[in-house]
Amino acid sequence: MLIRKPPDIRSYEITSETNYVNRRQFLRTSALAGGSLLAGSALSAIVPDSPMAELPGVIAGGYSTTEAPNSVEDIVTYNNYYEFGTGKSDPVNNSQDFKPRPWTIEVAGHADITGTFDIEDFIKPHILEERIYRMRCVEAWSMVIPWVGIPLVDVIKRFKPTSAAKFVRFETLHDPARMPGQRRGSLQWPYREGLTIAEATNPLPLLVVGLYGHALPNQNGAPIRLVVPWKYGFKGIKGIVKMSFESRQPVSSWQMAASHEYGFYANVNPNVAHPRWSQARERRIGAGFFAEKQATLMFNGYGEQVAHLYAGLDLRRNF
Ligand SMILES: Nc1nc2c(c(=O)[nH]1)N[C@H]1C(S)=C(S)[C@@H](COP(=O)(O)O)O[C@H]1N2
Ligand SMILES: [Mo]
Repeated sequence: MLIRKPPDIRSYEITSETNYVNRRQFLRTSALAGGSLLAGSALSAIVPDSPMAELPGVIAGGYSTTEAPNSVEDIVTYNNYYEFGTGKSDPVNNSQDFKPRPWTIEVAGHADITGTFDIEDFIKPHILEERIYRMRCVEAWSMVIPWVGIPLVDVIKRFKPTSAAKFVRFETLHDPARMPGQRRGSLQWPYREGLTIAEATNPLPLLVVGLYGHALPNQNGAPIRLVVPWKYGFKGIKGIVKMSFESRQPVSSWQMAASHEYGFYANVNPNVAHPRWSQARERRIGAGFFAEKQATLMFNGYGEQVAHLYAGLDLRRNF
């Protein structure tokens, strides 16, 4: 299912040559996938419910990179989503029967407005934006992804956090019957993540409901996930059911698993190695087997927008 198209909003319009090419590629890949490429109900893997599940009323947002986006195939078949298994192709293979509707999001904690909201009502007040962001996984691979979503800052403003709200905490659905990976202890469930309120109200973080102009595939975190482009990919929590305003720093699932390897901040930083590997370079998925790794950029290239958030903070200790 997707966000219904109100009759008074015009369809997603192609805003640039790149998007036009990408859209054709999307449709081609969808068709191809429907034939043979992916296991199971492959077309719905990419476009849930219908090949026309384009999101309505999407505008071109700011902050997009001019780098070439990855192919749809890369983006929807090479994933991390431990709720559906720990292998890179487990999410696409194991999430096709998952139904991301009905879906509610609970808003809790230090805010004037709290409660449980249907996903449609949660998203409805906002305009959907396309933003083409780099994504850098802590495992030293990267992609460029044309997301569709709503700026987290706008959502936060709507719920009016009080002055006691210093952090925002997120939780993924916990339902082992629907998420087979949760029957194993690869992480402590539910998956949880958090940001400082200053980070969360920076213009960059996006609550994502789609990619390439279409509803978000299950394996990418349907129906709604977070994307924080200057941080390692694991901060981008998928399948969000809860958002709460906290006075104390939340502990993320990856900190719970290995706090000496995965910190709360998890800012992309080529100068601070993971205990088991360097973070200086990254492998761009889809660049080809013989392609050279490319240099990783401080804050994944988003320093102009976010470096001020960390003025005076020792990034070696606060990794
Ligand atoms: N709930 C949940 N969210 C998650 C993960 C996960 O295992 N569970 N993996 C994270 C990691 S490590 C990365 S790199 C990104 C991958 O997003 P993508 O598969 O859409 O590229 O999702 C993040 N969000
Ligand atoms: Mo990751």
